Formats: sequence, C-alpha cells, structure tokens
Amino acid sequence: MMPSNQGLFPSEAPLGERVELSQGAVLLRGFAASEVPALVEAVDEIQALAPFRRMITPGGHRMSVAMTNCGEAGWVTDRTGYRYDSRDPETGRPWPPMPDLLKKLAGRAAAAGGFSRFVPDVCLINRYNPGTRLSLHQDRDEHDYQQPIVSVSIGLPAVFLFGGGERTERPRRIRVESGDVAVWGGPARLNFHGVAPLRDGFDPLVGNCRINLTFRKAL
Ligand code: MD3
Ligand code: FE
Repeated sequence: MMPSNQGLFPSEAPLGERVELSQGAVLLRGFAASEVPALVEAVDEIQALAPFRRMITPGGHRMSVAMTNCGEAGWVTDRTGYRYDSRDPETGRPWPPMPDLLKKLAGRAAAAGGFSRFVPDVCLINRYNPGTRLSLHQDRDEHDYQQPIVSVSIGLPAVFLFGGGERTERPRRIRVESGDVAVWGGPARLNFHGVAPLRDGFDPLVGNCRINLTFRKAL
C-alpha cells in the first residue's frame, strides 16, 4: 500500500510533499520555501515600477485584490473587459521584465508537477489584505489552455477554493502557506477556483498580507 495522507490538510503534510488535488492539479508543499525572501525582494522592485492597484471589473466593481504584473504582458481589467496588455495602463509603460529567478522557479515547479518545458511570459502578482477574497472563476484569457498555470503563495496562509468544471460544483477548501506552489493543467486547467477571505495575521517578511504569483504562458 502507498502511504497516504488521508485526513490531513495539505498544510499538515510534511514539507516537500506533493499533494494531488485532482488529475492535472498538484500542490507542491514548501517547493519555494527557501526562495521566499528573494521573491519578496523581487516583488518589491516590481511594485516600485508598477504599483499594486485595485482594478475595475467589466461589471463596474472594484476588485478587493490589488494587482500588478511583470513579464511581456500583464493581466488587466477595466470597464471594457479582461485582457493581457503589453503596457501598464496606469503608467503607459511596458510592465517590468520577469526576473530570471521567477521564470526559473516557475519552470522547475511546472516540471515537478508533470509539465516539462513551461516558459511563462506573464506573472500576475496578487496582493490580499485581511478580508480580501477572490470569487470563484475560471482562467480563460490565455491563448493556449494546453499550458499549465503555476501559483506561488507568499506571506499569510490562505484557503484555495478548488472547484470542478461547473460553477455549481461545491469547491474543496485547500489551505496554502508561504512557499507552497500549485500547478494546474491538463484536465484541471479550466476548473473553477477562488480564494476565501484572508484571515488577519502577521508574516515576518510581508506583514499582514498574502502575495500570490501566478505564472502563465498567456500570449
Ligand atoms: C485551479 N489567483 O489570479 S491561483 C488568479 O491565490 C488566481 O491569487 C489565485 O486564481 C490567488 O486567477 C491563485 C489558483 C488557481 C489558478 C488557476 C487555476 C487555481 C486554479 C486553474 C485551474 C484550476
Ligand atoms: Fe484564477
């Protein structure tokens, strides 16, 4: 019999564990733990050039998540819709380049998750303050759904809502912590997902927030 971690939340599994969430979706617990300080420094440099901002949805609501991007394009939303844009609409300048450290981490994580040769061109950076949530959605703005998505959690812990192919499917709740990396692709690529409202807390590196890096080959 294979050893199983049944009954354990992913956060209670040993560091370095690989938790299969569904076919094509895997949580690599602690995969980026040793790199978190360097990632925080990189985010700091990016946000100095492209500040976090809360964007407006096509429906006219201001998102509670604050976002910025690095890479060849960035994910943006405004009254006209969602899109990847090569320029930051706030500054009119191209987004800061994706640091090599980030690109390489994403490639290694994708490979560990079963997707070889992943080369992201976009990194969306989400910042959650206490109470901030991301409601259930699909990621559908990318050209090629054969490409996986890699997500790196930094700072305060959060609860991923991991649903199925239909919005009506009740999502599973998966606790993620700083340094955890998730890889979503194949049959899980279009699953509904979100983030439950962030609980208050204090992280020694980023304070009272959570930062999530989402790597995509979007263009
Ligand atoms: C499940 N961000 O930016 S990725 C997003 O914590 C987004 O900020 C989450 O969802 C965050 O669009 C982390 C979680 C995620 C991403 C893509 C998925 C889960 C997924 C694709 C398919 C299934
Ligand atoms: Fe998403």
